[in-house]
Amino acid sequence: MEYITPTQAQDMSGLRLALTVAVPAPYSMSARAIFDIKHIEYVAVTQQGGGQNEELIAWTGHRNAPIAVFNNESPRTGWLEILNLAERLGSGPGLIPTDIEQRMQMVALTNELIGENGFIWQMRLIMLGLGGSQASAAAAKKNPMFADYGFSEEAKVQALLRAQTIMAKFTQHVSRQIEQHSHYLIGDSLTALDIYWAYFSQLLKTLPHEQCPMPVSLRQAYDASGKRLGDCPEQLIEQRDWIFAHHLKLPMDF
Ligand SMILES: N[C@@H](CCC(=O)N[C@@H](CS)C(=O)NCC(=O)O)C(=O)O
Repeated sequence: MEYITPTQAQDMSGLRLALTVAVPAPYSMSARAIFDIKHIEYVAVTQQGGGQNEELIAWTGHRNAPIAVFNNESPRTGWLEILNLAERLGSGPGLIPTDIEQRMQMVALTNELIGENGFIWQMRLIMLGLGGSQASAAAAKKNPMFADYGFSEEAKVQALLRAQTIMAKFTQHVSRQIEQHSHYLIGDSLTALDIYWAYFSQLLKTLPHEQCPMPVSLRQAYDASGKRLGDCPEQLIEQRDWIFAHHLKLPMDF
């Protein structure tokens, strides 16, 4: 994957997508997959995970990833606004259901999984705190993620409970889909939720190195935070494996 700097991207037109480099970051990977599936061309722009990203802030007003900037429109950072942009610019089957009940279900479930304060935000707090309080305090001096995502020792404790509550609900939902003989998380065709879950599920169970190479330290952090949650229900992993096999590209490149 080729990247340009934010400063290079700033004066270009078309779609520019700021992505976390050098790791299979689920927010970035899933945003990319959505644009790819919708046949939309974009230029990848560097975001350094845990970095200050001054150039990116100067251009977009945001430090983290993903950020989608289309022509001279405002930068989009939330998963739903990025998804809506892809639906607007792209072609092929929609990734947001047309049926209103299914659409409401998809948006609500995705928000619980990856929206602000959702499952992944809680897992991230757990991950940031894996080294213990002294290590977190030292890391927070250098890594802006601790402040940006609201890390504290107390938040870390709350995070486990919140993550478990959301996971229990999500597991219930997946079991219902299986009872209805669907491989998909909503109805019986691919939606953005399947794509998000495929990438974000790595926080519960990483894909093998051949399918998704990643720095050893990241794999250990994913595995360790997943273990805090307890045993991962097998059906969640079978579902994501099926989505990768039928709709997404492996091995991941980034
Ligand atoms: N703005 C996104 C969330 C983006 C997000 O959480 N990005 C994280 C993914 S771990 C990130 O960029 N982390 C690296 C960093 O903060 O430097 C949304 O609301 O959907």
